[in-house]
Amino acid sequence: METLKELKQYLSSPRDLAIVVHRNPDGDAIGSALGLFHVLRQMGHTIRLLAPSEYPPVLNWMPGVEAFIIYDLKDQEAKQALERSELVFALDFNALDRIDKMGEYLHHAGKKMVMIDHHLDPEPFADLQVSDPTASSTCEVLYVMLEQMGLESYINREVADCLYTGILTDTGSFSFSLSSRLFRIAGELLDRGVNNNRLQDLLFNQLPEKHLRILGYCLYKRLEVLPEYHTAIITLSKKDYEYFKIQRGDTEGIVNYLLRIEGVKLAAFIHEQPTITKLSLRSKGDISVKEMAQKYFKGGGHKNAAGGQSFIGLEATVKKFKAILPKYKDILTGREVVSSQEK
Ligand SMILES: [Mn+2]
Repeated sequence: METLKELKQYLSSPRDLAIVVHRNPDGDAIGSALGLFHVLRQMGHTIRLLAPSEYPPVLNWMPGVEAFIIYDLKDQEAKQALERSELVFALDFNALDRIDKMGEYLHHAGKKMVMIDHHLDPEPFADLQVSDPTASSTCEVLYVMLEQMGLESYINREVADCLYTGILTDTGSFSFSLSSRLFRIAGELLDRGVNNNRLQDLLFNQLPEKHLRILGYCLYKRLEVLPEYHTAIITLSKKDYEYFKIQRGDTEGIVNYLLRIEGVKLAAFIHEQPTITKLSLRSKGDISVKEMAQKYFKGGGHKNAAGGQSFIGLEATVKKFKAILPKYKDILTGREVVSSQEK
């Protein structure tokens, strides 16, 4: 199966299908998976939804989300679900290692696979690869794919809610990765019944009080601005984690506040876990935090949003981060970068 036409032909009789999303699935992964799920279900297929790890509770309202089998919680059930499926849709990831053990299984099982994704440099693991790195989200890619297959009549209000969710979360509520095509699609989703205010409220105005208190503490007590490098840093220690009883997700998004400071182009949120120290990096414009994360902190990501880690403790990690800044001084201060002699 190499074309959408062949996929459409294949889907013209009832099939046993699986949809798999990446570890720590976000609104785009869950939204695109559920959007596709509701389309395929209307067509009469049997579909199993799988994720390596749990989805965030803020997505609990999404129609059908309770059907997800979480590999971390029910590995046997997940394996059986994959075994029973004739074809597997891989949504919102570009490499099999993003789905851990399920990736190993699929690699060896030789199942038919269809990738629907928007990440750069997709690995060729799927029989049919529907990948568009210029798209804002997998939900956008899926919408275009459904149109191309002539399946847009299945995009009811439920499907539209799911796709709009992925677009909202992957564009920061229409702040970045925008295009006229995306606005056209968003408009059509509104025409199919999406209530923008309702979804924005469900997704972004449901924070636990604790999140805002931690954010307040970070901004008031833990923020350091380095004006000469246009850089801002927030650090959190193991003690802070204990004091606030911080759990995964509680500090999500804090790093983004740093880029709202006048003049700041590089942001680092550096936090100490029991065994490792993690860095979340964000940047504006041409400053590549992906490169920084890869080169110095065993990490990776995107040009303007990346993550890394170190095993030398919080203080030493902060020191190391600050020591790297002079290497980026030209680009951080906006002076033209003169190509260096040493290579
Ligand atoms: Mn995505």
